[in-house]
Amino acid sequence: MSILIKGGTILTHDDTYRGDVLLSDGLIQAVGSDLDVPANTDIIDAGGQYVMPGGIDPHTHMQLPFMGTVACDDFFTGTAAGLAGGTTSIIDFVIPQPQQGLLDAFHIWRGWAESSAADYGFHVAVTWWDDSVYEDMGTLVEKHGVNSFKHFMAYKNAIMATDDILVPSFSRCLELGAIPTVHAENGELVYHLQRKMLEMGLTGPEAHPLSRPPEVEGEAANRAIKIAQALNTPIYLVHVSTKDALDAIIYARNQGQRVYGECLTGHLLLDDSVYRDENWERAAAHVMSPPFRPKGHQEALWRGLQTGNLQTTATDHCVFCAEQKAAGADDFTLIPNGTAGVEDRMSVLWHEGVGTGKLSMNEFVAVTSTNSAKIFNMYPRKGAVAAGADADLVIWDPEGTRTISASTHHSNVDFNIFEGKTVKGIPSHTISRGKVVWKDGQLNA
Ligand code: URQ
Ligand code: ZN
Ligand code: ZN
Repeated sequence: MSILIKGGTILTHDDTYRGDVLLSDGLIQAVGSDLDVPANTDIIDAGGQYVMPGGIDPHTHMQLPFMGTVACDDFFTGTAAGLAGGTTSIIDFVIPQPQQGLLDAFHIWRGWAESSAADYGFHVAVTWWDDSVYEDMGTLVEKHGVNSFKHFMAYKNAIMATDDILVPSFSRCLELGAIPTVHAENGELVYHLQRKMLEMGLTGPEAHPLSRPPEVEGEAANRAIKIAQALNTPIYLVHVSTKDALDAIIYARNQGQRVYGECLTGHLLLDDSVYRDENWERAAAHVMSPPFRPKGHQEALWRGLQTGNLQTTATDHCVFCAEQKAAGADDFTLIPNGTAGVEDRMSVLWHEGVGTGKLSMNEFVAVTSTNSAKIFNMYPRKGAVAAGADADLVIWDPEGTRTISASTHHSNVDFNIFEGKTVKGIPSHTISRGKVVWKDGQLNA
């Protein structure tokens, strides 16, 4: 069965033009005008709307076992929520426990992802090091299509990668042609400052940002960038949240170093006042790392996107319901870290970015889809509106509006950091591998 998307304006990372798109067999067959359309082709009228590559969220954690619990969106509910918001691919994370074989962990996560409603890839975390890790990284790249390896510089006594792991792992990435990525917070500083807060009797969520001030990210970002420079590897920094880290990225890029940065929709809009909410549950619901930052950092991140010093947007969708967050009722360090966003990212970014003139429509496509596809080696199969690409598309209604709420979102989580926000610019249709999975508010994942 074929589909013709007719009368729309095709919007890619570098072009905007009127055209039709013919889909069949899960692929884009043709793009242009006066296409040769087979009989029995379904027609979707895209008049007045944009036809864009499906969104790619390069940073999610569906059903992540973390801090003594498991994130409450599994691979089906999390990817279905993404489809409702125009995101047709995610890159999630395999996170082996220290001493757990990377391949063993990979197969466990692959099993969980069988229920996924959309396409997915994996970054694989390197949380320990010995010769078997070296070997497994090779097998994962050569046999399983893994293109990137993650390093958490935070989370001491859990999954923290110290320099004696970063150095051999980055080197191995270079040998394999894979890109190393980092969660850049100095885990020793976090651990020390968390203890200091608790000793001062600060046990509530308001202590969370105080235990991870901007310099904690700035130091780790700079250290990771310098290690990459010394080893001549590219590097990708996930969830860049501060001017401190962005300045390190800008300096390195200006020296010609291959450094890439990602920012989260939440960090672009929210600040650390959310942690001083007198309602404990609401404050705790915002606990994620790195934390939402003091006013001023948000503007720096927008500039980062506008100048091309940050290349991608993501959500770090890692959701825990109120009773899970309550584990930290007496000790903020025990609040499971993570917030939602996979369904809201594209509309919030269109509303706040394109709607305000901060981003052009083409830049919007670049930072929500195409740049991730390029950096993580999926382009032009993903992130493109071109014959031969996967038929992952969003038909975007720039006049449509939606009010974001936990009462109506498709995630299992009972909180939404954008609660009550009305956004203009929403997907009327989401098409995943040639199947209409979202149409006028109805999810058919
Ligand atoms: O650090 C991460 O990216 C994972 C563990 C999700 N949690 C979070 O707070 N970002
Ligand atoms: Zn992280
Ligand atoms: Zn994450």
